[in-house]
Amino acid sequence: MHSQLKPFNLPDAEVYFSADFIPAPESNLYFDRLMQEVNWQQESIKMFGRNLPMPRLTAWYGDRSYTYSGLHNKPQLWLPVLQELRQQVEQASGHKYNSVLLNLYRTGQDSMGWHSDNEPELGQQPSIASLNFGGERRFAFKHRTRKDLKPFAFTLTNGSLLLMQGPTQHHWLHQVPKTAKPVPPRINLTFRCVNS
Ligand SMILES: O=C(O)CCC(=O)C(=O)O
Repeated sequence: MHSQLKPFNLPDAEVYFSADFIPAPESNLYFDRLMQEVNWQQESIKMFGRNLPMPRLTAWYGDRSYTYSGLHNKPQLWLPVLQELRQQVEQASGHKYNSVLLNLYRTGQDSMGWHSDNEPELGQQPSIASLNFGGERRFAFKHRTRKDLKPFAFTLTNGSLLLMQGPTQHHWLHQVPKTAKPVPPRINLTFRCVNS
């Protein structure tokens, strides 16, 4: 485990965070490269019987296809920029990842609702490494069953790395809520290991 990664004191979870894993100006260069080189897609989700545009752009790269939110993602070949980032994240976490989901939050109105990364192909105790570039956004955790535990929120900064592993996905949901504040665009990458 990388010494920059500090544990969060969350029960039923194993969460580590580094606020400046990739410091500026390098993080800003990565943001620009990802904006330009990633094949960003506007996907839709079915809600209440209607197809609605997802409130963010997405892209999926990796060795395996993957289904989430009812979307079947065909893999695209790793870009050099994604390989570089994967290597840094693998070194820090001590885990291997064969896929990455990218999210582009264009404005404060883009968001991701409460969910956990608990698809069966990720295995029982997945290691999810979440890397952030660009504008700062709040990130919140909510325990699935323990009402005595308050939701826990913090800010994901430019160049930060959040590592969620162990029982975290089993017990906790997470989200990136909308914000009324004007915020710069933000790119998030979640590295995962998808089993066939
Ligand atoms: O943008 C984020 O920080 C959250 C991403 C996320 O929750 C996911 O990809 O499952």
